[in-house]
Amino acid sequence: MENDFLINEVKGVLALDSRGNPTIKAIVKTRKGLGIGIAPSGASKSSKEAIELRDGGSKWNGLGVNIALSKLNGEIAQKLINLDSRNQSLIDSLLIVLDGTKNKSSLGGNTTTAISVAVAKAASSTSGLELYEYLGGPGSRILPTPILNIINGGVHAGNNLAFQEFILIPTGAKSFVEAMRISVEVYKTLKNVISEKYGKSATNVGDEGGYAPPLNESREAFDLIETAIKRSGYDLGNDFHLGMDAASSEFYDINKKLYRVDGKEFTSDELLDYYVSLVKEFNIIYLEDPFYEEEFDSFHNITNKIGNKVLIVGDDLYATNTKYLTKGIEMKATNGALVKVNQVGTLTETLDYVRIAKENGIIPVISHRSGDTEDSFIADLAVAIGSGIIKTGAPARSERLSKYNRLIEIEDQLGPSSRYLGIEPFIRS
Ligand code: 2PG
Ligand code: MG
Repeated sequence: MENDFLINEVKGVLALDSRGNPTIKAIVKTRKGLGIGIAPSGASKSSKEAIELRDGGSKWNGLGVNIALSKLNGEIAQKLINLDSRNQSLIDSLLIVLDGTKNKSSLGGNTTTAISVAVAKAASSTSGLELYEYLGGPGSRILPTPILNIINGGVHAGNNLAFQEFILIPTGAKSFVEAMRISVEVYKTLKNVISEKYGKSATNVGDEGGYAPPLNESREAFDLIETAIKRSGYDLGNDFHLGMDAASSEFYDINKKLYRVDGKEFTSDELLDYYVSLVKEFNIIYLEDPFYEEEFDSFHNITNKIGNKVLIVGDDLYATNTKYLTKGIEMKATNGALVKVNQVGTLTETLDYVRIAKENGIIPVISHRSGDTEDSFIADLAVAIGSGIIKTGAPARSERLSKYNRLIEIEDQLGPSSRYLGIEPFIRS
């Protein structure tokens, strides 16, 4: 009997991400199925991430992907034809071997990410199962709590905010769709609040769809969000909590060993105290990358101090790599770990990372990239691993909404069996 899951076509095509930069779309076909994976791309990247293969030169400002596409359409396609698309770990191992480097720099992490995701989708489509069911099994019914970056700073915006993301968390909602409704209400009100205070031109948005007003201090950003929550008729600390991604490697002065934030210079200890005061003042329950990506000790100190109340999440610290996560576990550095498939470059390595995190009581948080696309893969991935939290930007721009819209659809499919955990994933016992 013919095996419907055998891969019979692999093709790479150019696509553009939400910043207009070239990226890779991988198309994988079986006899009865089709999978398309598009690689996203970060701006505040960790030095530990898989390397994107780019052409250099002047076309596309050096960011072309012709070399990557020719590898995908050549050696990768040849290797994958006639393999069973369900054999994700074998296929991902073949990619790793074919690449032969430690950081995917030969094939490119952009190439391997697109193909790895496309293979999973092709197998799922052949099976007739929904992607989250195919990846996570029939018990996959937890809708993640969205954490929405509604004020953008850092390298994602043209303002002076050092911290990258000011995050709204609809902890009090009863369902995913309700979480989106109340978040959108606050997001819309926030536009008015900003406009009244800073004028209409301050309501333009940054890379992740959050507003990017000309602020200089973090407190101003949190104040604006708090005002918007109240004015929308909601209660901070009950309906909503707040969070932030400091992305602090971007404002760390490695020579001086100081962080430049909000017009001052901070040592690690001083910055820790600053975080603690912000956490208290603004009901913050999520804090990502508070310190430079090599400062495991400082991560440990803050987790030790406020980890019972706040999810301390490693992003650039771990780069979705089990090697760094294992170090973090040994050092008790964090209680949360960001998950971005393209940081490591294959789905299998990502799932290993998630498993190790979970086994050690670390909450995996599924995340988009600041340069993203219409590919909604991470929505299904979040439900499949029951991660409980997804970070995928403001409720604006279709590269963000493709994920939210897919989650609304999944909740609808699951009907009464779906579960929305709200604040639960953030609470430490
Ligand atoms: C982050 C991400 C996504 P980037 O730091 O968490 O929000 O940003 O994709 O630019 O690395
Ligand atoms: Mg981050």
